[in-house]
Amino acid sequence: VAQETLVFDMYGTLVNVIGIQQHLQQWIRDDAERVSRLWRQKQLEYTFLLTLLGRYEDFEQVTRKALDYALLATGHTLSDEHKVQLMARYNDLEPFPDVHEGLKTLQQKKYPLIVFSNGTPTMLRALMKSAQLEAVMEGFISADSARAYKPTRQVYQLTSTHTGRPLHEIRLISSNPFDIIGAMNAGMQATWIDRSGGIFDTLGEPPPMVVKTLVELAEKL
Ligand code: LAC
Repeated sequence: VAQETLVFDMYGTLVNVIGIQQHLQQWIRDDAERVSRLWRQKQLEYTFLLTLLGRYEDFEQVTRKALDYALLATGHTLSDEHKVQLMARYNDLEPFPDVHEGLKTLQQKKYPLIVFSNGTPTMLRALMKSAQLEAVMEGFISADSARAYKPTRQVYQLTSTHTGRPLHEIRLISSNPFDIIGAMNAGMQATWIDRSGGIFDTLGEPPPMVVKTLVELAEKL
């Protein structure tokens, strides 16, 4: 049997979205983590909402509007210039410490590796470059081609269209429970990378394979 194709969620799985608080701290000293978490939460909520409405705004616009919301809701203000600076930081988020070692081992084991994300092609290209993922990844699949967001089925279908393989031969690796639920719903294999200390969405059971790091994933596969 040929190796499964492994597709990796980007934000929260390969790179640390909440790490953006380090940059926010220069303007919002004591509240940066709360604002970062709300920013992320609202960003995802907007993707769900737009997809349910049958509307599309790209992930950069969604991220920017979610930042506006997070600031409003917490009573902070940032100048447009600072917001632009912060958005630029979104394209050089830090990879988690296990990422390079895990991916290198998976590459040595001859697994095809692809990024699969809500991010726009522009965001993903920049981030893959800054996080030094270009050498191990065969490329990326952006939800932008479907003009819709995870976890709708048509977005997961892109992985099959892109690779020419049936969905059950493709495995999503994601730290985001909603993404795992979406992949399994679409008929893919899924591994949850538990970066949240065991809290999976209580809508259902976690998938059969759960790991803490990509290094552990590389040992298990
Ligand atoms: C992504 C978001 C869901 O990278 O984390 O697709």
